[in-house]
Amino acid sequence: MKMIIRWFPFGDDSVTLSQIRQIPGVSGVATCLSKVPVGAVWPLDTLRALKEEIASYGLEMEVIESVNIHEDIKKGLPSRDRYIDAYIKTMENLHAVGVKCLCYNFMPVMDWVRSELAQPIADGSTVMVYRHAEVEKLNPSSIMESMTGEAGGYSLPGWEPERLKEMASDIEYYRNISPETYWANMKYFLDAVIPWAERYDIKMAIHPDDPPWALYGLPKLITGQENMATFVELNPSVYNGFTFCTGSLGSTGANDLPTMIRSFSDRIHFAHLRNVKRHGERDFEETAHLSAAGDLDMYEIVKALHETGFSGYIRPDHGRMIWGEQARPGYGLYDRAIGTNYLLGLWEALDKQKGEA
Ligand code: DNO
Repeated sequence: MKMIIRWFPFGDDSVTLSQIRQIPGVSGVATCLSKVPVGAVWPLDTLRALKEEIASYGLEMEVIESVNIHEDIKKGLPSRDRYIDAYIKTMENLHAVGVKCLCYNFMPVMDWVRSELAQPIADGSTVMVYRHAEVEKLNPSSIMESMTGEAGGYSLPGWEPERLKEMASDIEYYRNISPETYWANMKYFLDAVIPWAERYDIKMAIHPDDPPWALYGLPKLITGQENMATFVELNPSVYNGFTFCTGSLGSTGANDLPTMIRSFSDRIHFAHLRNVKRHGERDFEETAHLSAAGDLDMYEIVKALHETGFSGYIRPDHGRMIWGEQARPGYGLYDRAIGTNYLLGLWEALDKQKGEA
């Protein structure tokens, strides 16, 4: 298992590599070229320079989060082949700089959604909150304005401006796509890229839909045990795997996360570990990582990964904004650093119980 932290390059992050290297037990970063438009090939020279910069701080760049998928691929348009070719070319370039795991999502139009990015809680910190009725009440373009407007000048990952331009018409398009067609479009993509993932030894790790239920009538695919089993069957290669995000999958009490980890263990390549507190069926807030802070039993989650011999990457996820930090929503330094060492502590205890350390 390798513990990593998400980091945005080229001055687009308040957190620095020199800070990250001081967090005990962190071996690298999950990063991305967020300025490259979706659908374009990621340039090799930029990737090389980025890898060198990261390495100069003693850190590894083995995980990319994310190479976003062009909407034409998700829609299944004839132009998808061109974008799939570009995706494969990007994978070739990632392989050339030693990338081993690629996190991506297949969510239509928008990535993760929250109704508030900085809600104050009792301890004086702020957290991200999702209230379903509020989000459904806003039309998609006002959710876009509120998500990006509250982001403190940062472009949110998954909410890139070029993706947002077409949002309204895209939403209309997807409303008329059947789930069967959407699954077929995903399979088409997987069947094209997975042989290259095998060749380049890059584990593909799809991120679940966040939140894990339908919103604005858009199709949702990766939300729980059953559809994850369908996904696994789409392409039998172990390179066709998951980013197991406990916050996304754990936003609904319907998912038994340790059981899911055990059933998909050979396909989990990357784990995003965070806690959530659920308020009713469709509302939740993000919390500190500790089990006692939310509804997820982080010990049981880490234990399931440990027992199944997990050898991929773990990163702490979101967490609170604490100690007055001003950072990208969900990606402050302090609470993630605390989360990292809590998770590493659980891992060390499990190692020792097993007589491995
Ligand atoms: C949210 C993240 C997601 C994730 C993408 C992967 O904080 O976990 O934005 O990176 O869905 O493509």
